[in-house]
Amino acid sequence: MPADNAEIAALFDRYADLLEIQDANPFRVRAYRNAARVVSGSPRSMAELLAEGRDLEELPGIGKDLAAKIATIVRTGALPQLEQLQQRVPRALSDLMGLPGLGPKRVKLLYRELNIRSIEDLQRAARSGALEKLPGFGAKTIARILGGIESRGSVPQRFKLADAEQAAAPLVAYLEKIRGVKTVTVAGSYRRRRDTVGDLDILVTARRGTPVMRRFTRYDAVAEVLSAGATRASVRLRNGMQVDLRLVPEASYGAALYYFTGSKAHNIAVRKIAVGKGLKINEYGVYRGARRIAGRSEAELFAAVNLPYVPPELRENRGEIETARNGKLPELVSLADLRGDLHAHTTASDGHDTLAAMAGAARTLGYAYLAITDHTRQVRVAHGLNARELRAHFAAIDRLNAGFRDFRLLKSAEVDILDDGSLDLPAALLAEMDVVVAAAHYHLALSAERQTARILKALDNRCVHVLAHPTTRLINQRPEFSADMQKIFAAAAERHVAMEINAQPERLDLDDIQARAACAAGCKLVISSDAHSAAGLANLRYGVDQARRAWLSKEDVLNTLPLDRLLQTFHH
Ligand code: DGT
Ligand code: CA
Ligand code: CA
Repeated sequence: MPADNAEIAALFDRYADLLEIQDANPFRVRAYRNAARVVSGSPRSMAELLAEGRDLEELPGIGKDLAAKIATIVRTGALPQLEQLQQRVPRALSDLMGLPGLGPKRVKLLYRELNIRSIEDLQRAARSGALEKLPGFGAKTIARILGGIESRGSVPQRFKLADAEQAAAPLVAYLEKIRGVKTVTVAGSYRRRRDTVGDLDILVTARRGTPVMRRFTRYDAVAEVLSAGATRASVRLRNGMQVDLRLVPEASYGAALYYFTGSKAHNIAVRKIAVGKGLKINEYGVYRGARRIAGRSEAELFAAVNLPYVPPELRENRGEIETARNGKLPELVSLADLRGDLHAHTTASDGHDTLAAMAGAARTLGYAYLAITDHTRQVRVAHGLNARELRAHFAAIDRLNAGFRDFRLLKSAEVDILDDGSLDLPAALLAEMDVVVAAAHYHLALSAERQTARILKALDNRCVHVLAHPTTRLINQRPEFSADMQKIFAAAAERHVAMEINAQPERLDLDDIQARAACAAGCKLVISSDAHSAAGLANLRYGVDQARRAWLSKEDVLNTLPLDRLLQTFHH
C-alpha cells in the first residue's frame, strides 16, 4: 500500500523541522517545506503519478533529489535520511515541536540555552521563571505553550476531508477487489462531507463466507488492529486514521447506511419521530413490533417514517427534519451547476501554471469563465503584482481572450486588504477589472473590534465584488480570525459584496455554518477553487460540498450564472 500525499508531506515537514533545529542551510529547509506543501496540495496522489510513469520533477520546486525521495517514500513508507537525522536529534525535541507556539527556532533555543529536552524540562523551566528570560518568550507565549501541554491528547485529531479521501479511495478499491464483496461504502462524517473527519466508517456487503475481516486487517497501510470480530473490525492506518468496518446483511444495508451516516444528533431526532409512530429504528431496519418493515435501502427507510429523502450533507439536526416534513428542503447546488471559477493564480504570482495553461484547463472543464486573481504587491511572499505588472497581465489576458469563443478569462486580482482596510491597488485600476476579489492575508491577530472595522472598511470600497476566504482560517493550523462575522455579512449584503467559499482543502472558508449564516443575512456566495495550478481547479468540488452543507441552492451562488448575467450583477 503506497504512502499517500499527507504521509509524504508529514515526513518532509518533519525533516525540515529537524534540519532547522540543526541549523541547516535555510534554503534546504525551505526546499523541504515547499515540497511538503506541493505534495499535500496536489490533487493527484504521488503514487498515481508514479504509477502512470509521470516525472515528478514536473512539480514546482521538485528537483531530481526530492523526486527520488518522494518515490522512496511512496515505495517504502519511510525516508531513510529522516531516520538518520532523527538519531542525531533528541527524540523529545520533536514532541516539543508539536506544541502550539513552539516551532523549530524556539525549540532550538530552549535546547541550546536551557538544555530543555523534554516536556517535563519545559514545565520546570516555566515554573522556575527561567523561560521568561529567553528572548521571544513573553508571558503570552509561555501561557500558550503551557496551555498546549495541558490540552495534549484531549483534543482528538481530525483529518481534512481531502486527506481522508486520499486514505479512503485506495482502501475502498482494495476492498472492492476482494472476490465475493458486493458493495463498499464510506458512511459517517465522510459521507456527510464534513470539512474534517474523525475516522472512517466503512460498510461492506458480501457473499457469505467472504474473508472480508481478514483481508481488511491485513491491508498494507494498517499500522495496528484495534479490534476484529466476525462482522466488525477497527484498525489504525499508518497515517494515524482509524477505520471502522462493518459487514452488513443486504436486507439491512439501507438501515446500516442511514445509521452510520449519522450524524448522531440527526439519528436521535429521527428515531424520536419513529417512536411517535409506534416504530423502532436501528442499524438493522425499521420495525413495527417484531416485524421489519424497511431496511434494504435508505429510500425505503425514509418512506417508512414518512419523510422525504434528506441528503447526507444536511443530516446534522440543524432543522432539516422539520423542513423536510414541510416539504421545504432546498434543491442543493451541485458541481454541474457551476459555470466558472472566480479565483485562480498563475505563474505571474504564486501559481505554477501559465495563463494559457489555466485557460486551457478551465475550457477543458467546460467553464464559461475563469477569473485570474493573482496576488497584489503587498503579498510579497507570493510575488504580488504592482499596478504596472497587472496592466501587462491584463493585456496578455486580452490577447488570449481574442482567440476564445464561449469562454473568457476575467481580469481580476486577489487584492490584499491592508492593515487599515484600504486596498493594495489604486481605485482606477480596480475599476478596469471584470471582478475584484479582496482578501486579508496579514494582520490576522487584531482585536475583534479592529478586525471587524478593517474588513467593513474594505467592503465600503465600491469596487469590491467578492470577499475571499473571509475568516482566514486554515484547518488544523490557524483558527478563524476574531471578527464580528454577523456584522460583516450584514454589511456585505447591503453593499452587494459576495462571500467566497474557498474550496482549497485546507481552507474551506467560509465553512458550512458561516456560509449558511451569510446566506441568511442576505449575502450571495461564490464557490471558488483558489487554484494555484491547472490541476488545482478540480478542488472546486470541496467547496460545493460545504455549500450543500450550508443549504445553498443554485440561486444563492453567483458563479452558477452565465457570463453576461454574472457581469451585470457585478457592474449594475
Ligand atoms: P467523526 O468520525 O467524528 O468525523 O463523525 P461521525 O459522524 O462519522 O461519527 P462516528 O464515526 O463516531 O460514528 C459514525 C456514525 O454512527 C454517526 O455519525 C452516527 C452513528 N452513531 C455513532 N454512535 C451513535 C449513537 O450512540 N447513537 C446513534 N443514534 N448513532 C450513533
Ligand atoms: Ca466517522
Ligand atoms: Ca467511527
